[in-house]
Amino acid sequence: MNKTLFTLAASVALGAMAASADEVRVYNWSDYIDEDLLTKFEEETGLKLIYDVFDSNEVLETKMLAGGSGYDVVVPSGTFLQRQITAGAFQKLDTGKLANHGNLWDVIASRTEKYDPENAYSINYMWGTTGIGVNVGKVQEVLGADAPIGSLDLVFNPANMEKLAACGVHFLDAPAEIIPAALAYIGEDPDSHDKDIIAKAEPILTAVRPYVQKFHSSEYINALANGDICVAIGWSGDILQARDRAAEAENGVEIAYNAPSEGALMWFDQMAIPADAPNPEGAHTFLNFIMDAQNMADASNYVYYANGNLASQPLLEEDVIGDPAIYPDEATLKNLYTTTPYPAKVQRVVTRMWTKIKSGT
Ligand code: SPD
Repeated sequence: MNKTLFTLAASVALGAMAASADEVRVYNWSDYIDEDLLTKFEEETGLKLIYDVFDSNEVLETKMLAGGSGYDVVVPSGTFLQRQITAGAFQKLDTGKLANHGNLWDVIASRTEKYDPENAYSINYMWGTTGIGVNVGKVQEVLGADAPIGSLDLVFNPANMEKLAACGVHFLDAPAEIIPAALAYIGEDPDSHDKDIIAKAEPILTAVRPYVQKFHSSEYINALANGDICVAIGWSGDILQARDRAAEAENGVEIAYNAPSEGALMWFDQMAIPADAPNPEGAHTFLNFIMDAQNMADASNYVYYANGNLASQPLLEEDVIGDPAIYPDEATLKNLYTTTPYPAKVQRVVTRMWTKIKSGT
C-alpha cells in the first residue's frame, strides 16, 4: 500500500474505532423502555446511545443472520435467540464486566437456559405473554355482556369475528405466535413441529382472515387506546400500555387484557451482543446498566412487563408486581406454554402458510 493510501485507511479505521468506542448502538423492541433511562445511561457513562426499535423477531433475525448489523446489543425472543446462537450470531458474555449480574432472578434464568444453555450469551430483559386485548364496552356492545373476552373463541370463531369486524380487529404479524395459538384453540400441541398438525391451523386462520383489519405488531397499542379497534391479539404489556393511554386520554375507552383460557404463549426477550458488535465493551456497560435493580424496576413500571431481575422486585409498583397479568400467579402460570424453534424445513412451511393466510388467497 502506498503511504497516502495507508494513512487514509489508518485514519478511517481510527475514526471508526473512536466513534464506536464512544457510542453504543442498541436495537430493542418498540414501546419497551422508559426513555428517561436512555438519557440517564448517557449521563452516567458518558457514552452516546443510539437506540433503534423494531417490532418483529423475523426482521431482527434477518439482520442477525446477514451479519454487519452495526448493533452492540439486540433483543431477540428466546426461540429466535436459540437459532441465532446456533448460527454463530452472538458472542459469549463476559460476566466479569457485569457487576450487577447477581441481581438476576434464578427462576427466569432457569427457564431461559432452555434457549441459551447456561445463559452464556444473553440476559433476560423482560418476559410476558401473548393474549387478547379488548375494548370492553365495544366488544360487549357487539357480542353481548357474555362476550368470551378471555377465550380464543373471541378471535378464532368466525361467527364472533364477523360481528367484531365492524369495530376493528388486529392480529400480531407473528406467525410463530398466531399459529401456535390457533393450534391451542383446537386442542393441539401449540409447540408441534409436525407439518400435518401445523397444517390444521390454516383453515382456522383462513376462516377469520376476512375479518382481520390488519396484521401488525405495534400499531395496535394506539389503535386500541384511541378506540379505533376493539380487539387485538397482542403482547401483555403493550395492551396494558394501551389501557393506560386510554385512561390518560380520558376518552371513555376501557381496555382489558386476558391470557386466553385455552393457554397462552409465555416468551422471554433476551439481551445479547452480536458476534461482530463494533463496541462489545460498551455493550457490556449497557447490559450492566440495565441489570441495575432501580433501572430495571423503572423500565418494568413504565412498560408493564415482568423482568428477570430479582433485586428489582421490591422497587416495582404494586400495580405491576401485584398484577397476575404481568407477574402470573401459580394458577395463571399453569395455563402458559412455551415454544421451541422450528427446524428449517418446518419454518419454510410456516412462512409459506403465513404469507398465504395474510394475502387472503
Ligand atoms: N412492545 C414490546 C413488545 C415486546 C414483545 N416481545 C415479543 C415476544 C415475542 N415472542
